[in-house]
Amino acid sequence: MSPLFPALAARSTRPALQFGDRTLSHAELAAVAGALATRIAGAPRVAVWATPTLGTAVGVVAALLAGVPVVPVNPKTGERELTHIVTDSSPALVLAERGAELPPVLAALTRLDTVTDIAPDAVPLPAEPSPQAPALIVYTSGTTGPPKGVVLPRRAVTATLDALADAWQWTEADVLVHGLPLFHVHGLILGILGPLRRGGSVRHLGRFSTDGVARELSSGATMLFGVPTMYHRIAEALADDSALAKALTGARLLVSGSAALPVRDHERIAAATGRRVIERYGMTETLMNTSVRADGEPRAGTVGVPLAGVELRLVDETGAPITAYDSETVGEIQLRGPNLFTEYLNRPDATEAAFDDGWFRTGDMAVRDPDGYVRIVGRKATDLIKSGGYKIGAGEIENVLLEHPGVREAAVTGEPDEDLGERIVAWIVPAQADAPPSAEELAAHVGAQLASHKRPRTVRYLDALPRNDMGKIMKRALHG
Ligand code: MCA
Ligand code: AMP
Repeated sequence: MSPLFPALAARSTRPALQFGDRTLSHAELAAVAGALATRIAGAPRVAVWATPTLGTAVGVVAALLAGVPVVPVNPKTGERELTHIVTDSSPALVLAERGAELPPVLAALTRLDTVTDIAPDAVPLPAEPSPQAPALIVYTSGTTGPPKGVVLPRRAVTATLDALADAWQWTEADVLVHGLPLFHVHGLILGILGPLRRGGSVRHLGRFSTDGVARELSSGATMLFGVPTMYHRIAEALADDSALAKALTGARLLVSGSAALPVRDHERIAAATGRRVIERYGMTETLMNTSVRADGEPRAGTVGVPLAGVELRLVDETGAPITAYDSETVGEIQLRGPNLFTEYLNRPDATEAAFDDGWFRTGDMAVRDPDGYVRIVGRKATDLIKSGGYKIGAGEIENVLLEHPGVREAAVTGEPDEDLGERIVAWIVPAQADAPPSAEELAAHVGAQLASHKRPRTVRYLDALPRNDMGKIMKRALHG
């Protein structure tokens, strides 16, 4: 079986990971992660406390080497969501950086520190597990209910990373820079495992900043990955930052994904740098599906063409495939391919409902240009919000808001936001009209239970929510 990380197996001395002033070559990573892998081998699953640190990358690689499925955990997740994730995925161990303080639900598990000092005696790496074996379980929000664990097999990871290498001419010579979180597909699988699989390297910023991007791209980094909010902040900064403009001009590839990059930001970046950002389209359940190719025509407002091995179809509301490539006929994107997940953990009902005759229903609505470029035009579910590139289910936030004693009724919507794409808005009918809970209090209440990015940014107070004759809340009637 060919290894997931050939450069680790070959003990390449080229740089692999850089977080601040801490770096590891592929050979050093093989030594530290290999040593940790022997300690976790045989565990059914491990949780990784996914701070944006070198230890997180080492922990995830160790688990993958050991063939133990990894559950990356957002360190800013509130109590209820964390309890759900831990109960649902029942990890045997938790890996965390030395000194990191864990909340009680994780502190109750056996803990191993993700030591990053190089082991004196490099151990042989374990045998490569089967391509069908689960590699990661990544939690993702639905419209209602708690997040579902998406089980991603090793073959999905290799298929997606190799298809991206083909589309982007991504090689061991590339040095990636990004500041994405390490508990989602974008930052972890593409942004850390991608460079490791290629035998190249990644420099992680710890936290995204335009200064960090400029610094790394002007000192050897070749590629940038980011969500549209990051490119928006770059577009805003470019007007007064000639060093940033120069750094971007010198990059080999600027890639945006996780949500749509507005054409205006595309154009502002192109005008200031002469470079075109390319977009790729992915989903936790499917990893990457389409991309503008490095050797293709960059076209703002499109997510490019299907990646190698990915079958993509559009279906109309009757479920019939659309054959038109006319930039007009809208259908739901459905997918097949080796990049897909195997199941939602412990949710056979949800897994079954997600497929239509073997095709995965994405819920994303799109048209196709005559030459096959895909344009995403919307989403089927109004109760899914994309804010800062995070997918957020309205129902989960509503349930938490309704538990606040000062709230009688609650509805959550996404409103357009220049920076975040969409911003979470809570519509509240207070229990006592003369003493409504403050916006700060409600945001803190949500943040204590759910991930911090699920906090409402705006709260609007109403006397009653608009409802139809059946009593269902009419969210479309809610706008600011
Ligand atoms: C946020 N803050 C708040 C509130 N909301 N404070 C009070 N009330 C609120 N309602 C806080 C934040 O927690 C943060 O605090 C501070 O305000 C602002 O921090 P900033 O750095 O500006 O961050 P942000 O505005 O919260 O976030 C922007 C971001 C972030 C950095 C772009 O959204 C981000 O990292 N997005 C990446 C998402 C991602 O990786 N998605 C991939 C999944 P503090 O400093 O204390 O935190 S999608 C995927 O994987 C698929 C497969 C795909 O296609 O890629
Ligand atoms: P998640 O479930 O968090 O992995 O988010 C997946 C969703 O993000 C997709 O179903 C799309 O709605 C959206 N998405 C990802 N990449 C893009 C993109 N380049 N353009 C528009 N939407 C995107």
